[in-house]
Amino acid sequence: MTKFNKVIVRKPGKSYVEGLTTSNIGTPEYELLLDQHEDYVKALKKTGVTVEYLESDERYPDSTFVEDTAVLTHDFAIICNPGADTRNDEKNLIEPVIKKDFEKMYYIEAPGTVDGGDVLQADDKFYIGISERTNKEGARQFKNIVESEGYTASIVPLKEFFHLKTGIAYLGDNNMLVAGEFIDHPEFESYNQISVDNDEVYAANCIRINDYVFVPSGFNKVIARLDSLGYNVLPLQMSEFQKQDGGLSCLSLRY
Ligand code: CIR
Repeated sequence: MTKFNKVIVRKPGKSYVEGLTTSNIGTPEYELLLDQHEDYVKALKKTGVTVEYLESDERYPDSTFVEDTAVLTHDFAIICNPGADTRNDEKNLIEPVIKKDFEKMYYIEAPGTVDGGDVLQADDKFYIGISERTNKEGARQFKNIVESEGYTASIVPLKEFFHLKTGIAYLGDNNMLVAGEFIDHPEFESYNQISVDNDEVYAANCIRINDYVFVPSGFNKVIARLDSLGYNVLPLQMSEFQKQDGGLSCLSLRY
């Protein structure tokens, strides 16, 4: 499993409540949102990474979901071309931040679109979801880039999930947490699949960072399962992010 040294996050702005969402579980409460974001940053620090904390930008309500703007490895960065109009310029906000740390930069170009939430890395393999945000051309460009860097890549058209990583997480050691349409999906059959029940589907978006696995709190079956597999589980309150369709992976760029 990749060792992460650094993580980029962005503080949510007050305009967060005006961001995109398909959920109808209420309007986010800003103070609680900030508390949850702070706890997330504290948890990151516990894993031993250095956190680059970016200030909020009120022009972009969804910009706390930095994951969608780029995909980073230790050797190169890919600046995405986010598929939602209101979010597309977020790539220009993040680009100079990333450029400081990377010599080798790649860019997804229009008409290709890719949201980082549609990209899953499992060791030397990348999976790229085709979704409402990531189109075939974007996925093709992404695949070519990572293959030129010695990785393999598969394109996975989504049926129901919002982003690829809404329903799947790689935990290292060949263990793949899978929900919904990804359970018994042929693309993931070579992994040890840990299935998530439909009533806990939100918890399929976990992240492994070094010795810890972050899991949204309250999803007790997933928490107990990961615990029994020997993972160091770190539950985090995510209610205010869930209201805007965001999960644990969306809140950071890890490398
Ligand atoms: C959006 O619709 O773009 C945001 N409200 C949520 C983005 C979540 N990002 C992710 O799953 N990687």
